[in-house]
Amino acid sequence: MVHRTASDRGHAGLIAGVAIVCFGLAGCAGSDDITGAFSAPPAVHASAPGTAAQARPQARPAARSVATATPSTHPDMAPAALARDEANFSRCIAALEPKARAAGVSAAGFRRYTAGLKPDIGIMDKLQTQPEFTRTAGDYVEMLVSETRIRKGREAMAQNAVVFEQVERTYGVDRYVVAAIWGIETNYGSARGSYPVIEATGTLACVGRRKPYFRDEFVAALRIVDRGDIPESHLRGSWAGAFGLTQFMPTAFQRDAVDFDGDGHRNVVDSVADAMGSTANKLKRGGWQQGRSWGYEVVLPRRFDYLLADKNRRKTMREWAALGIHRPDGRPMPPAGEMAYLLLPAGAKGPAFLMTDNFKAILSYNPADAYALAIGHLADRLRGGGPFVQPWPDQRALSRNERSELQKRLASRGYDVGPHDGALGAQTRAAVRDYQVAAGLAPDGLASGEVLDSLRSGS
Ligand SMILES: [Ca+2]
Repeated sequence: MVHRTASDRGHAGLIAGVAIVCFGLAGCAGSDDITGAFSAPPAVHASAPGTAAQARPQARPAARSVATATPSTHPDMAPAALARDEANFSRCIAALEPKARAAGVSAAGFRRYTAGLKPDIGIMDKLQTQPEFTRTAGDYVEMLVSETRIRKGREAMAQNAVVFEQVERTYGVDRYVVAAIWGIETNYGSARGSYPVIEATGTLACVGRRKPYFRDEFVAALRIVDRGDIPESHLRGSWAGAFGLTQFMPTAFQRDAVDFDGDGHRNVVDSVADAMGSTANKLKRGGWQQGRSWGYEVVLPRRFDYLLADKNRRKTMREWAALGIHRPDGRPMPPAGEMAYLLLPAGAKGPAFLMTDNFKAILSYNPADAYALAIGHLADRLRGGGPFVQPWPDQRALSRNERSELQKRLASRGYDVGPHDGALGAQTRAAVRDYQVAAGLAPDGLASGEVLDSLRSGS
């Protein structure tokens, strides 16, 4: 989903022990569940067939994953509230005409695309049940960056070599990263979702707990078809409205989509050129700097201060090298003056990475560390690079109940973790670090099974 800025789309990835919830197809979106190492927007958990969506239970359960579901308790999701919204649907849609007209939708277009529009109440089941899917960062990255996806990606890039060459030259964005987003979001176009976007966003704009958010998406979707960018019958996607080869949300499409093949239409559904150009444009606007990597796998020295693994503690590559950090296999360190922060997606026992500002550009596409790491790694693999040198540790991801238990146990020992909601935000991470220091564990801030076991065994 090219979409979302940190506040719109909702994708989520996760870091060991944090749930991944998907908004559109692949990426997966942030949500109250995410929180681990990234900040994610309050999201709609979408489920649709797709790649990153494979992370979801409805798609393909994978080993060592845990899926449970927590019903929403939002008052707008109560049966009586849903029935009231459904009964009021036509009036609600009609009341959006001034907003749509102000956004540039023609009067004739509004009538044409809303005539007879009915809500797809089945979508409320998706919205009602927040799938909680926990997966470690390592499992998530390994699942998304499969040999099959690497092979298919190389084929897709070869078939569209001219497009990728032109997109890279025009936007200055690494073609392999653009291709990786295509691969992760929709498996190179083969898994895009089949919900009619106008119907889906119209439903969500008038029924349930995300109405304000989806009013803008619905209006943006109407503009797409009214302007003739994409035929209405082709505008299909996830139940939450993300569509096209790289899963744009309608508002993100309005901001970032481009007509790269020059036929007068911004068709990110049917045109590989438009989709790749639009995705590169989104990354460029997210701050992508030409000629630089998203980040580097690095090896930490035996004795290391894990408190430095903090995205707010950026240092130059020269400073990191002075701390004993090096790249595996004797590869040269990146330019000495480049700034980066240290990310340990699976904690102190897992692989380490130095992330550049380009990693933040990928995060602008979808604010989830594991998602962005999968994109960066797939890009490197498509380019011919090898797998990560350091193995992912054999960890288990904590369930929501276990995360909540961990918070309660920390709180009972006097640590300030904020609400015991099972969502692992910065406050909980800081508390975990403090506890790890006190307990003699590596202070990586990861809410792992090891930390929970330590809390349980202690008194
Ligand atoms: Ca076009």
